Amino acid sequence: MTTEVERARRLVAGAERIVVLTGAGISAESGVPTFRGAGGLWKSYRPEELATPEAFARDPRLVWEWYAWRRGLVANCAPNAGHLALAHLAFTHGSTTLVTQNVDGLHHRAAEEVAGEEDPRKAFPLEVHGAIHRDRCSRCGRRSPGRLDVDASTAETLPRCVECGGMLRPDVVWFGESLDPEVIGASFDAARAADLCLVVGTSAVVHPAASVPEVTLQSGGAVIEVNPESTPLTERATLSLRGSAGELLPALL
Ligand code: BJW
Ligand code: ZN
Repeated sequence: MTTEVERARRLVAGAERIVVLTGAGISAESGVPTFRGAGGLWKSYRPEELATPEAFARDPRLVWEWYAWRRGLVANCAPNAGHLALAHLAFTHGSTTLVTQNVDGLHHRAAEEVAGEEDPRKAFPLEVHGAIHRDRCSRCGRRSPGRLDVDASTAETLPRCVECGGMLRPDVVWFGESLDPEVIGASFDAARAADLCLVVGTSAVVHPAASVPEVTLQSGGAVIEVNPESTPLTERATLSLRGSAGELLPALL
């Protein structure tokens, strides 16, 4: 075991309150593509083309085609050792808050897998960018479970709200849209109270989520980053561990 991992283990063991911020990288080893970098989801599309309300208004069929593909992909993926290690941490460490930018639901599935006799909700994350397996009506806001068999072949076959007939959309947060104030507020509260923030698999460029570790630092807490690449957070982190979440998190936790 490297010295850096040993130092990180000591920080985790000594922490009273832990907040964990995860990003797409934690699901990479489950087979879910990341957004940025080699093989990222944005490779053939710019984010503004697909993950904005303007893109949806312009071409809902294209946006739905992308989300239907991703919904099917995620449904066939399973939580990996990184998700399981974090769920285990949430059950065993007195005060741990998981915050995820991911919409893939894999932290929930890890919590259900690890829970045993415990209430799985103890290890459910705050999902600051929503959930891909849920729909929301773009007219009345009604939420409903998303279907796996969305027919995005034509604009006419796209899913509609059973209440008002409005166009359904994935219940996720696009660029330029506000995050749920309760969810992001609870995330910042946890970051402020934490003496340790563990940041896993995020490029740390999308705000306001990227500010979560900054809040812990400003409150005098420590930050451990787990990522095979350096990010804008690396220089400010107390410790930065280079490697994959699936390998490092079980060793760390
Ligand atoms: C591994 C690994 C392995 C690989 N193990 N690691 C302040 C400053 C500048 C701009 C702004 C600001 N505040 C707000 C903004 C605007 C904007 C923003 O942040 N823009 C920046 C990009 C410049 N933010 C917003 O618009 C947000 N809304 C908002 O602020 O509302 C108020 C407002 C309204 C109007 C105007 C202004 C303000 C909303 C952001 C919504 C983001 N939505 C998305 C899509 C969600 C739905 C979907 O999934 O389709 O969320 S974009 C996408 O990026 C997704 C992700 O959650 C998010 C973050 O990406 P993440 O998770 O970091 O993934 P990657 O791919 O970037 O990185 C993966 C990492 O993993 C890499 O580092 C790898 O090295 C690593 N890795 N394998 C561990 N095995
Ligand atoms: Zn509706």
